[in-house]
Amino acid sequence: MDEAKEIVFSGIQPSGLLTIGNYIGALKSWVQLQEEFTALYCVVDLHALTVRQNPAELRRRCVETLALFIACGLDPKKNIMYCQSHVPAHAELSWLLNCHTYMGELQRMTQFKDKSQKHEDNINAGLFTYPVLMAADILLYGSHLVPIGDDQKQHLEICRDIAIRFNNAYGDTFVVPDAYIPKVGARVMSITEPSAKMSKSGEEGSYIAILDEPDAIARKLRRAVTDSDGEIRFDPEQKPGVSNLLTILHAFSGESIEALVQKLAGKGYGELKNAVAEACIAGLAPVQAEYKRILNEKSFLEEVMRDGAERAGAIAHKTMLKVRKRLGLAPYKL
Ligand code: ATP
Ligand code: LTN
Repeated sequence: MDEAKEIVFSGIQPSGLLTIGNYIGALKSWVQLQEEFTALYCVVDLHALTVRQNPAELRRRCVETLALFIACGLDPKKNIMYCQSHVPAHAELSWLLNCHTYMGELQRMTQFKDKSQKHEDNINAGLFTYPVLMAADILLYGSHLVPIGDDQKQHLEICRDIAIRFNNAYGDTFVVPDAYIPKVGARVMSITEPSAKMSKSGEEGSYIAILDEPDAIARKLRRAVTDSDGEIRFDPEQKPGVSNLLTILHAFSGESIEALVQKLAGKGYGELKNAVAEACIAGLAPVQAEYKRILNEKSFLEEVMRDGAERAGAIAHKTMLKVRKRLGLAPYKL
């Protein structure tokens, strides 16, 4: 690890097919940041367990998610990429931080409220302490910067609060991290319900998966919910559907929103949807091709995962020694 560089950490749950929301809101930043920082990118399978998963599917998705990271442009020579459950220190630190987190803080988390509503039959303790495990992920590595979408802002705030509280109680131990949130695209909305966030565990048709076939992308976008005034204008409050389409078009074409609005002035929503579909299909094609190639390289993927866990584990181990000492846990050797 290059000691001079600051550390970036982020994670994505293997809870379904990654969407263009994950891509625009998170993965694109990850790719940019790998150039300047020492980055750790994690498939957070322990987080995914807060919702009931099919074991065989979860196992498969962990490897597929890692393959998709690489296909999106993450370079295993530049980053540490691994699976969260392969480094037990995440769960261990999570317990220690649980003992420094208040019920009241966790009760305020909007994701907990949303997910409790969605999974009324399974409001488990893990769902409640989800942000503490996320704090452990980040703090284990002395991370300075955490690239995330807008929905994770609140979780980063609580991570900072926990770090500051711990440092004040036991002396400087953790780096207090900052969020890195993209200016445009931090909250890609659902195609069918533009007032809600696009999510990989949403209904089929509400999201575009990074690996969707061109036909499926065009079909989903044709059905995108817009509004009835017929004007192409960027106004997320009044026109969430149209503004969301413009955001997606911007992310895949690289053209500014203003330029796009000018270019599309006077045109119908049908044309806007076609333009978005075209840009999306073209932007995802190289990622999809690379994914298909890499997925066949099983031993390469296994090696990336193993090597990533080993390197991450070594850093985590050092942090754990420090934390255990600070807390007064008995050392192995007296
Ligand atoms: P789930 O539906 O299982 O809760 P998700 O699709 O919301 O999952 P996560 O794995 O929780 O995705 O998120 C991974 C990263 O992608 C996070 O940084 C998150 O902020 C970002 N992200 C997720 N959805 C969007 C979105 N619609 N727009 C922008 N960023 C997003
Ligand atoms: N909770 C995040 C995923 C996540 C994460 C992290 C992101 C778990 N651990 C650490 C950044 C840093 C989500 O997107 N739902």
